Amino acid sequence: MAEDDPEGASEMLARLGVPGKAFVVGVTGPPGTGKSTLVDRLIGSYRSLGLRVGVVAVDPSSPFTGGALLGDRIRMTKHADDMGVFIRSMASRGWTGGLSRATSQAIRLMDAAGFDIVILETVGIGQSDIEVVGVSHVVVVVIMPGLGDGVQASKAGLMEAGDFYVVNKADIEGADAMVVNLLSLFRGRPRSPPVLKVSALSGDGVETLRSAIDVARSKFASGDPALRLKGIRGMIVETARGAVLAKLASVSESKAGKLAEEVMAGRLSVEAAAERLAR
Ligand SMILES: Nc1nc2c(ncn2[C@@H]2O[C@H](COP(=O)(O)OP(=O)(O)OP(=O)(O)O)[C@@H](O)[C@H]2O)c(=O)[nH]1
Ligand SMILES: [Mg+2]
Repeated sequence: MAEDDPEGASEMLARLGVPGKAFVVGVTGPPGTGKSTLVDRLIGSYRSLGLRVGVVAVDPSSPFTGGALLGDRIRMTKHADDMGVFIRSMASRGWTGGLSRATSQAIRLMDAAGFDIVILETVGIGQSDIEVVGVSHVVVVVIMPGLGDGVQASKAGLMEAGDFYVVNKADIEGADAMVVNLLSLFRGRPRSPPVLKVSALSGDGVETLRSAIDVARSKFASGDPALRLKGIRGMIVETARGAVLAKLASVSESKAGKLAEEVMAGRLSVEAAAERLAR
Protein backbone atom coordinates (compact mmCIF):
# COMPACT_ATOMS: atom_id res chain seq x y z
CA MET A 1 0.00 0.00 0.00
CA ALA A 2 2.82 2.40 0.82
CA GLU A 3 4.00 2.09 -2.77
CA ASP A 4 0.70 1.89 -4.60
CA ASP A 5 -1.73 3.83 -2.44
CA PRO A 6 0.13 6.21 -0.13
CA GLU A 7 -3.12 7.95 0.86
CA GLY A 8 -4.63 4.70 2.05
CA ALA A 9 -1.40 3.70 3.73
CA SER A 10 -1.30 7.04 5.57
CA GLU A 11 -4.52 6.21 7.39
CA MET A 12 -3.14 2.93 8.60
CA LEU A 13 0.30 4.29 9.44
CA ALA A 14 -1.28 6.95 11.60
CA ARG A 15 -2.46 4.17 13.91
CA LEU A 16 0.92 2.49 14.31
CA GLY A 17 1.89 4.28 17.48
CA VAL A 18 5.02 6.19 18.39
CA PRO A 19 7.67 5.71 15.67
CA GLY A 20 11.43 5.82 15.76
CA LYS A 21 12.58 2.74 17.64
CA ALA A 22 14.51 1.18 14.77
CA PHE A 23 18.00 2.49 14.10
CA VAL A 24 18.08 3.70 10.49
CA VAL A 25 21.33 3.50 8.55
CA GLY A 26 21.34 5.35 5.22
CA VAL A 27 23.73 4.03 2.59
CA THR A 28 24.19 6.25 -0.43
CA GLY A 29 26.77 7.07 -3.10
CA PRO A 30 27.27 7.11 -6.86
CA PRO A 31 25.96 4.20 -8.97
CA GLY A 32 27.91 0.97 -8.87
CA THR A 33 30.19 1.74 -5.93
CA GLY A 34 29.15 -1.48 -4.17
CA LYS A 35 26.39 -0.23 -1.90
CA SER A 36 24.24 -3.36 -2.20
CA THR A 37 27.23 -5.62 -1.67
CA LEU A 38 28.15 -3.63 1.43
CA VAL A 39 24.56 -3.69 2.70
CA ASP A 40 24.62 -7.47 2.30
CA ARG A 41 27.75 -7.57 4.49
CA LEU A 42 26.19 -5.29 7.08
CA ILE A 43 23.10 -7.51 7.21
CA GLY A 44 25.38 -10.45 7.95
CA SER A 45 27.21 -8.49 10.60
CA TYR A 46 24.05 -7.36 12.38
CA ARG A 47 22.53 -10.83 12.11
CA SER A 48 25.55 -12.30 13.86
CA LEU A 49 24.70 -9.97 16.75
CA GLY A 50 21.16 -11.34 16.73
CA LEU A 51 19.58 -8.12 15.49
CA ARG A 52 16.67 -8.12 13.03
CA VAL A 53 17.34 -6.15 9.88
CA GLY A 54 14.99 -4.50 7.39
CA VAL A 55 16.32 -3.13 4.10
CA VAL A 56 14.76 -0.61 1.74
CA ALA A 57 16.76 -0.40 -1.48
CA VAL A 58 15.72 2.44 -3.74
CA ASP A 59 16.66 1.68 -7.25
CA PRO A 60 16.99 4.15 -10.10
CA SER A 61 15.63 1.74 -12.65
CA SER A 62 12.14 2.11 -13.98
CA PRO A 63 9.66 -0.23 -12.38
CA PHE A 64 9.02 -1.64 -15.83
CA THR A 65 12.52 -2.84 -16.65
CA GLY A 66 13.17 -4.46 -13.31
CA GLY A 67 16.78 -5.17 -14.19
CA ALA A 68 18.57 -3.54 -11.31
CA LEU A 69 15.79 -4.51 -8.92
CA LEU A 70 16.71 -8.07 -9.60
CA GLY A 71 20.36 -7.15 -9.10
CA ASP A 72 19.76 -6.04 -5.52
CA ARG A 73 17.83 -9.20 -4.78
CA ILE A 74 20.58 -11.37 -6.17
CA ARG A 75 23.22 -9.52 -4.21
CA MET A 76 21.28 -10.03 -0.99
CA THR A 77 19.86 -13.53 -1.64
CA LYS A 78 22.00 -15.07 1.08
CA HIS A 79 19.47 -13.69 3.52
CA ALA A 80 16.36 -14.47 1.49
CA ASP A 81 15.09 -17.24 3.76
CA ASP A 82 16.24 -15.67 7.02
CA MET A 83 13.11 -14.63 8.95
CA GLY A 84 15.14 -11.95 10.71
CA VAL A 85 15.75 -10.11 7.45
CA PHE A 86 13.26 -8.31 5.22
CA ILE A 87 14.45 -6.75 1.97
CA ARG A 88 12.31 -4.47 -0.15
CA SER A 89 13.50 -3.02 -3.45
CA MET A 90 11.67 0.02 -4.73
CA ALA A 91 12.06 1.76 -8.04
CA SER A 92 12.73 5.46 -7.70
CA ARG A 93 10.76 6.31 -10.80
CA GLY A 94 7.17 5.56 -11.43
CA TRP A 95 5.17 7.50 -8.89
CA THR A 96 4.69 11.21 -8.68
CA GLY A 97 6.05 12.55 -5.46
CA GLY A 98 6.03 9.01 -4.26
CA LEU A 99 9.67 8.24 -3.67
CA SER A 100 10.17 10.06 -0.42
CA ARG A 101 6.77 9.17 0.91
CA ALA A 102 6.91 5.48 0.03
CA THR A 103 10.42 5.25 1.41
CA SER A 104 9.66 6.84 4.73
CA GLN A 105 6.45 4.85 4.97
CA ALA A 106 8.35 1.61 4.36
CA ILE A 107 10.82 2.53 7.08
CA ARG A 108 7.97 3.21 9.48
CA LEU A 109 6.42 -0.15 8.68
CA MET A 110 9.68 -1.95 9.37
CA ASP A 111 10.09 0.09 12.54
CA ALA A 112 6.60 -0.90 13.68
CA ALA A 113 7.29 -4.52 12.75
CA GLY A 114 10.07 -4.51 15.31
CA PHE A 115 13.20 -4.53 13.18
CA ASP A 116 16.17 -3.34 15.22
CA ILE A 117 18.02 -1.94 12.23
CA VAL A 118 16.66 -0.54 9.00
CA ILE A 119 19.12 0.02 6.17
CA LEU A 120 18.10 2.43 3.43
CA GLU A 121 20.09 2.20 0.19
CA THR A 122 19.70 5.01 -2.33
CA VAL A 123 21.72 6.08 -5.31
CA GLY A 124 23.20 9.46 -4.48
CA ILE A 125 22.75 11.03 -7.86
CA GLY A 126 19.82 13.34 -7.46
CA GLN A 127 18.86 15.88 -4.87
CA SER A 128 15.81 13.84 -3.88
CA ASP A 129 18.02 10.86 -3.09
CA ILE A 130 20.06 12.98 -0.72
CA GLU A 131 16.91 14.33 0.88
CA VAL A 132 15.65 10.84 1.57
CA VAL A 133 18.73 10.43 3.69
CA GLY A 134 17.08 12.84 6.15
CA VAL A 135 15.20 9.91 7.65
CA SER A 136 18.46 8.14 8.59
CA HIS A 137 20.17 8.27 11.96
CA VAL A 138 23.58 7.83 10.36
CA VAL A 139 24.53 8.18 6.72
CA VAL A 140 27.26 6.12 5.08
CA VAL A 141 28.48 7.47 1.73
CA VAL A 142 30.08 4.80 -0.44
CA ILE A 143 32.75 5.87 -2.92
CA MET A 144 35.16 3.75 -4.94
CA PRO A 145 38.62 4.18 -6.44
CA GLY A 146 38.82 5.76 -9.85
CA LEU A 147 35.96 8.19 -9.46
CA GLY A 148 38.63 10.91 -9.56
CA ASP A 149 37.41 14.44 -9.95
CA GLY A 150 33.95 13.02 -10.24
CA VAL A 151 33.81 13.03 -6.47
CA GLN A 152 34.38 16.75 -6.13
CA ALA A 153 32.16 17.41 -9.09
CA SER A 154 29.38 15.22 -7.78
CA LYS A 155 26.36 16.74 -6.12
CA ALA A 156 27.64 18.91 -3.33
CA GLY A 157 25.04 17.26 -1.14
CA LEU A 158 26.80 13.92 -1.29
CA MET A 159 30.00 15.31 0.18
CA GLU A 160 28.02 16.99 2.95
CA ALA A 161 25.56 14.24 3.73
CA GLY A 162 27.83 11.58 5.17
CA ASP A 163 28.61 10.73 8.77
CA PHE A 164 31.01 8.10 7.42
CA TYR A 165 32.77 7.85 4.09
CA VAL A 166 33.61 4.41 2.81
CA VAL A 167 36.15 3.91 0.07
CA ASN A 168 34.88 0.54 -1.10
CA LYS A 169 36.65 -1.87 -3.47
CA ALA A 170 39.83 -1.44 -1.43
CA ASP A 171 41.00 -4.60 -3.16
CA ILE A 172 41.50 -2.71 -6.41
CA GLU A 173 44.08 -0.10 -7.47
CA GLY A 174 43.67 3.45 -6.25
CA ALA A 175 41.90 3.03 -2.92
CA ASP A 176 44.61 4.81 -0.91
CA ALA A 177 44.66 7.68 -3.39
CA MET A 178 40.90 8.03 -3.00
CA VAL A 179 41.22 8.11 0.80
CA VAL A 180 43.79 10.93 0.51
CA ASN A 181 41.53 12.66 -1.99
CA LEU A 182 38.58 12.59 0.40
CA LEU A 183 40.63 13.64 3.42
CA SER A 184 41.95 16.66 1.55
CA LEU A 185 38.40 17.50 0.55
CA PHE A 186 37.35 17.45 4.21
CA ARG A 187 40.38 19.39 5.46
CA GLY A 188 39.37 22.71 6.89
CA ARG A 189 36.02 21.45 8.10
CA PRO A 190 35.46 21.83 11.82
CA ARG A 191 34.94 18.07 12.03
CA SER A 192 36.16 15.77 9.30
CA PRO A 193 33.98 12.67 8.93
CA PRO A 194 35.84 9.36 9.26
CA VAL A 195 37.05 7.82 5.99
CA LEU A 196 37.22 4.02 6.03
CA LYS A 197 38.68 1.61 3.53
CA VAL A 198 36.47 -1.42 2.91
CA SER A 199 36.24 -4.31 0.52
CA ALA A 200 32.61 -5.38 0.51
CA LEU A 201 33.64 -8.21 -1.81
CA SER A 202 36.08 -9.81 0.66
CA GLY A 203 34.52 -8.38 3.80
CA ASP A 204 37.70 -6.56 4.85
CA GLY A 205 36.94 -3.49 6.92
CA VAL A 206 33.25 -4.23 7.29
CA GLU A 207 33.48 -4.97 11.03
CA THR A 208 35.45 -1.74 11.55
CA LEU A 209 32.69 0.17 9.79
CA ARG A 210 30.02 -1.59 11.81
CA SER A 211 31.78 -0.76 15.09
CA ALA A 212 32.10 2.87 14.02
CA ILE A 213 28.35 2.95 13.32
CA ASP A 214 27.77 1.20 16.66
CA VAL A 215 28.96 4.27 18.54
CA ALA A 216 25.93 6.16 17.22
CA ARG A 217 23.70 3.11 17.61
CA SER A 218 24.54 2.71 21.29
CA LYS A 219 23.80 6.40 21.89
CA PHE A 220 20.48 5.88 20.11
CA ALA A 221 19.74 2.69 22.05
CA SER A 222 20.53 4.36 25.35
CA GLY A 223 17.70 6.75 24.66
CA ASP A 224 19.55 9.84 23.42
CA PRO A 225 16.52 11.87 22.31
CA ALA A 226 18.49 14.05 19.86
CA LEU A 227 19.12 11.23 17.40
CA ARG A 228 15.62 9.82 17.66
CA LEU A 229 14.11 13.27 17.17
CA LYS A 230 16.27 13.76 14.08
CA GLY A 231 14.83 10.59 12.54
CA ILE A 232 11.26 11.54 13.35
CA ARG A 233 11.82 15.05 11.99
CA GLY A 234 13.05 13.48 8.74
CA MET A 235 9.96 11.29 8.56
CA ILE A 236 7.68 14.30 8.95
CA VAL A 237 9.52 16.34 6.32
CA GLU A 238 9.68 13.49 3.78
CA THR A 239 6.04 12.58 4.32
CA ALA A 240 5.06 16.22 3.83
CA ARG A 241 7.25 16.49 0.73
CA GLY A 242 5.55 13.47 -0.79
CA ALA A 243 2.10 14.81 0.03
CA VAL A 244 2.88 18.25 -1.42
CA LEU A 245 4.32 16.85 -4.65
CA ALA A 246 1.41 14.47 -5.11
CA LYS A 247 -1.05 17.31 -4.51
CA LEU A 248 0.79 19.54 -6.98
CA ALA A 249 0.71 16.83 -9.62
CA SER A 250 -3.00 16.25 -9.13
CA VAL A 251 -4.06 19.90 -9.34
CA SER A 252 -1.57 21.32 -11.85
CA GLU A 253 -3.23 19.65 -14.83
CA SER A 254 -6.50 21.52 -14.38
CA LYS A 255 -5.41 24.69 -12.55
CA ALA A 256 -2.25 25.51 -14.52
CA GLY A 257 -4.16 25.70 -17.81
CA LYS A 258 -6.41 28.46 -16.53
CA LEU A 259 -3.48 30.30 -15.00
CA ALA A 260 -1.57 30.08 -18.29
CA GLU A 261 -4.40 31.89 -20.03
CA GLU A 262 -4.23 34.67 -17.45
CA VAL A 263 -0.44 34.96 -17.89
CA MET A 264 -0.69 35.01 -21.69
CA ALA A 265 -3.31 37.74 -21.51
CA GLY A 266 -0.90 39.79 -19.41
CA ARG A 267 -3.14 39.82 -16.35
CA LEU A 268 -0.79 37.77 -14.17
CA SER A 269 2.95 37.22 -13.89
CA VAL A 270 4.34 33.68 -13.97
CA GLU A 271 5.46 34.24 -10.38
CA ALA A 272 2.02 35.28 -9.21
CA ALA A 273 0.45 32.35 -11.06
CA ALA A 274 2.94 29.93 -9.50
CA GLU A 275 2.25 31.43 -6.08
CA ARG A 276 -1.44 30.85 -6.59
CA LEU A 277 -0.86 27.28 -7.72
CA ALA A 278 1.42 26.63 -4.78
CA ARG A 279 -1.19 27.96 -2.38
N1 LIG B 1 36.47 -5.52 -6.63
C1 LIG B 1 35.40 -5.25 -5.92
N2 LIG B 1 34.20 -5.23 -6.49
C2 LIG B 1 33.12 -4.95 -5.74
C3 LIG B 1 33.23 -4.68 -4.35
N3 LIG B 1 32.00 -4.41 -3.86
C4 LIG B 1 31.15 -4.51 -4.90
N4 LIG B 1 31.81 -4.85 -6.04
C5 LIG B 1 31.24 -5.07 -7.37
O1 LIG B 1 30.77 -3.85 -7.89
C6 LIG B 1 29.60 -4.07 -8.70
C7 LIG B 1 28.47 -3.19 -8.21
O2 LIG B 1 28.09 -3.62 -6.91
P1 LIG B 1 26.72 -3.24 -6.24
O3 LIG B 1 26.78 -3.74 -4.85
O4 LIG B 1 25.58 -3.65 -7.08
O5 LIG B 1 26.84 -1.66 -6.29
P2 LIG B 1 25.70 -0.60 -5.97
O6 LIG B 1 26.38 0.62 -5.49
O7 LIG B 1 24.65 -1.19 -5.09
O8 LIG B 1 25.09 -0.36 -7.40
P3 LIG B 1 23.74 0.49 -7.75
O9 LIG B 1 22.72 0.17 -6.67
O10 LIG B 1 23.34 0.00 -9.09
O11 LIG B 1 24.17 1.93 -7.75
C8 LIG B 1 29.29 -5.55 -8.59
O12 LIG B 1 29.80 -6.20 -9.72
C9 LIG B 1 30.02 -5.98 -7.34
O13 LIG B 1 30.40 -7.32 -7.34
C10 LIG B 1 34.53 -4.72 -3.75
O14 LIG B 1 34.75 -4.50 -2.56
N5 LIG B 1 35.57 -5.00 -4.59
MG1 LIG C 1 22.53 -1.24 -5.30
